[in-house]
This record gives sequence, structure tokens and C-alpha cells, in this order.
Amino acid sequence: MDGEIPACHQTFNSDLQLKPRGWGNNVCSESAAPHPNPRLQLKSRGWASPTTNTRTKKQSGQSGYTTPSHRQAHTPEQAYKTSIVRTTKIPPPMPPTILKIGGSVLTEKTNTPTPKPSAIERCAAEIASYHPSADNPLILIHGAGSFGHPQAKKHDSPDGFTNSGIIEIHRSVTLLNELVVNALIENNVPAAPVHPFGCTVAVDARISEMQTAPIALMLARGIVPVLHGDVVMDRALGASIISGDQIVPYLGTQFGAVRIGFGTAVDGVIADGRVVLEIMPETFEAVRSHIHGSEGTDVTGGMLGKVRELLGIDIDSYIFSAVKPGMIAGFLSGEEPGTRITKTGNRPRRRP
Ligand code: IP8
Repeated sequence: MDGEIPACHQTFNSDLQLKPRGWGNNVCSESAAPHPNPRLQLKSRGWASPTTNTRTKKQSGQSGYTTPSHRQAHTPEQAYKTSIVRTTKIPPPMPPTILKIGGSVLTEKTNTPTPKPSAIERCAAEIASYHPSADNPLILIHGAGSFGHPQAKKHDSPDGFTNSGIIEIHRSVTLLNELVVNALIENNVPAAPVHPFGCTVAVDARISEMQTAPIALMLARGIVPVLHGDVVMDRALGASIISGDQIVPYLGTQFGAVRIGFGTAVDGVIADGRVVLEIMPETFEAVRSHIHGSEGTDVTGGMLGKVRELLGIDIDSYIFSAVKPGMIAGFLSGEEPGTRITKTGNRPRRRP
């Protein structure tokens, strides 16, 4: 067993498999000595022993449940693929609406994490007015604001993030996420946190994999997954910052979103003092030099970054003010506020 890596430490890419080290080492190692307490001996849980599974559909008592595939598979990659194939009988979710609320709407632009409780509460109440459900599915993503950008800047270095930096950034953004989820729950929205750090892998600061099956199942049950910009592990860089602006088009494409809304601190994309009504790939160059970056410590590209992300997908998106009361509720009810980003421009644009 010397030099062999337990299955639960292996990555899906065999070139990049990590040797177990540091804290957590041996926790799931097959070669580790059994825990003195028999109830805590992991061997009995099966996943430590790929050849000993005997549970059947009948024994498990769950309809559609078959032999756990990862215990029959030969490699972690096969295990991953087959675990996706072994789906439950829940139908795929209806195409969702995706709403991102910018960190500058929800937090003060300071160097220490400072929420805006009244803004968080108002946004939650506006989302509640949409009555998200399985028939009306909604994915919410929020920015990091002062809970993420100053921390990311502080820990940025040519050598990448240290482990303590990664953990500090992640823990900080989860605090804001909890405030947002709490506010939604207080407004009777069935919201649940989904932290990208735990379900996403990046390569060179772009999302390469995200475990979206739990999100699909949440949507199919009417639960609102609440994601956020986060630090995530990165195969090339060790770790990198993934903006909510990048998560939006990724999930939009994955789930065939019907509409995307970006609630920001400004009225839309502003060029020469006016809201640009529509941006299409062919008009982007003309407005690009007039688009100004956001103020404060934004490490993820500001307004230009948003427009670039949204131009890459085939879903109509709207960038509008979420600071003005009623705008989020208006977008969710079908209005077309602010700037529309579209690839097709096949519908006449109404001025709000
Ligand atoms: O505010 C940034 O996410 P964003 C995430 O959505 C961090 O751009 C940790 C700075």
C-alpha cells in the first residue's frame, strides 16, 4: 500500500492526483489502523472497500436505488460518471430564472465585512413576492462585496493563495451568504446555501467542473439555491477567485435559464451618462470604451466583466439597479429593466 492513494483522496484527473498530506490524512485511508471504537471504524461503511458492496435495491428499500456504483467502478472518474447516470426518478427542473445581486447592493464598500441589513431584507422581500417554487424555479447568486473583495486582495500574491488565505476568504463570504439565506427564510422563501468552494473546480480561474446535480434536485422541489462569488480550488493555480458573474452564465447554460437578471448598484450599463438600452456582440466594441469600472475593491472585473460574461451565452440578460426598491420584483415579474444583453436582438426593446 505504500505510495497508494485511497480513493477518497484521488482527483478525477489522474495526472493531478494529490498525495494525502496534512490534516485529514488517514481519515479515509484504507491502510489506516482501525479506530479503537468499533462504531467509528470506517471499513464498515463500504466506501473504504470497493469490492465488498452487497446492498441491493430491495435491501435499501429505495425505488430506483441500485448498487452504489462507486464501489464497483475501477477508477474515481468512472465512479463519478456512473454516480451521475444513477439518477433518481425526479424529473429535471423547469428552466429557472437566475438572479444575481451585486455585493455593492448588499454590503458597504469598506475594507472590513459590513452588511447592509435593510438592503438585504428588502431584496429578500422582493424575491419573496415572486413566490419561487418548482413551477417557478429561481437560482439566486450574490456577490461578495466587503465580505470577499478586500480579503481576496489582501491574500493575493504571485505565489497564489496560501491555505489560510483560502480559508479566510471562503469563511468570510459564507457569513454574507448566511445573512442572505436567513433573510429569505424569514420571508418564507425556501432558500438553501450552496457554496461554490465545496462543489466547483476551476482551471486558470475559469470554472471547469461544478457539481450541479444537487442544485437540479433543489430546483425540482422548489428550493432556491443561494450561491455566491467564492474562492475555489484550481487545478492550475491552486486556488482562484470565481465571481458570481461567472457562475451566472455557467448555471444559465447548464439549466437552460429563461432569463437572467443582474441587480447592481447602478441603473444598467452606463455610457456617456446614459443607460445603454441593449448590447449585442456587434455593438459591444462601440460602447466598451465608455463603460466604467465599479468603484471600490472589485477584484473580478466590474461592469465590463459582467457584460463580457453575459455576451458569451444565448440567454437574454438584464443589468439593472437593485438599489431602487421594486426593481428586483419588477424583473422577476417579467419587466425588462436597465440594459439588455442579448446575442439575437430579435425582439424590440421597450424603454422601461
Ligand atoms: O462579488 C467575488 O465574487 P463577486 C468573490 O460576485 C470573492 O465578483 C471571494 C472576491
